[in-house]
Amino acid sequence: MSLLDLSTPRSNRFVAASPASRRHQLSRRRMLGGTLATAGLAALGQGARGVGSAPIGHASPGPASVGAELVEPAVLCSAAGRLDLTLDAGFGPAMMGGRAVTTYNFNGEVPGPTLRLRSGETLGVTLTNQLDEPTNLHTHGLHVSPAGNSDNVFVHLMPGESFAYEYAIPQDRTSGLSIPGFYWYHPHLHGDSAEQVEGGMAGALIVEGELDYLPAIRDLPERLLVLQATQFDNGGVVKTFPEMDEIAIFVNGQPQPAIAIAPGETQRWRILNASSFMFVNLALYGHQLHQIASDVNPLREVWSRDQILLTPG
Ligand SMILES: [Cu+2]
Repeated sequence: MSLLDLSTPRSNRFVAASPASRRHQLSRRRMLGGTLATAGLAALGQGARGVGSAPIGHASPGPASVGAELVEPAVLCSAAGRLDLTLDAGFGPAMMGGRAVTTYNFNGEVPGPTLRLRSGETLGVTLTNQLDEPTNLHTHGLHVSPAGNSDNVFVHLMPGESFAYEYAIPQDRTSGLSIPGFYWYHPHLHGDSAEQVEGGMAGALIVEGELDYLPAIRDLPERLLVLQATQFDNGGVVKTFPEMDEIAIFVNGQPQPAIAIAPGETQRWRILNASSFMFVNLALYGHQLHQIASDVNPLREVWSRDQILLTPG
């Protein structure tokens, strides 16, 4: 098999692999991934399992999980047309790739839970600000109202405050827009969002749609890769944005996780660049990547290429 090469200015690599729990049961073979902030891809495995060797800074969280099997964030699925959850925005102890760190987080996890619903459903998020600074929530790319308690980035939650966001996700046919797709959520408070996002406050948001139900796609093993870039001091405390001097890349909070893929297998990968400054050039040594979506939008045809540039979200 192969390595997924995350070429940043410092050229890091990691190896990826793992089973995922999801609404759909995964059976077959293949792999897909995406770009820009998000990409959907398919990758063809040829066996073997690579091991990453990356110049991850010594100041990153310990390499306890380097090369470990990829673990995906918890998945919260809608039921009866709604998905309701609470997100606690905090700065403090958090689990990141199985290791305790001190950083910005949602519900004590980095990245936050994956939210999974369908067009026409409603997402309700009660955000509580346990930070000592203001924050808020943005659903990146969702075609929803930007006003009131929907995707209103002018809402500012002061420390200790809670706010009930509600996002009515339109049916794609009525809007004419490409609603189903791969989105994400993160704080979007002018002046503070970079630090909070780089510190770990981000999560994936999947709106299922036609593409996901195509026979050639729906049965593929699906993996979610949330790429984040940040830096920790020797005590595992995140460095704030201006102090970072040697960033490390994490996939679902893990440094260089491994993703198993059998010879000839195809998997679908949803890849999110949940960073505000990191450009990632994705490549799988000895393989082409087959891109089927880009920044939410399904492509008209499959783009097969050696590498895919994923720009900061
Ligand atoms: Cu955004």
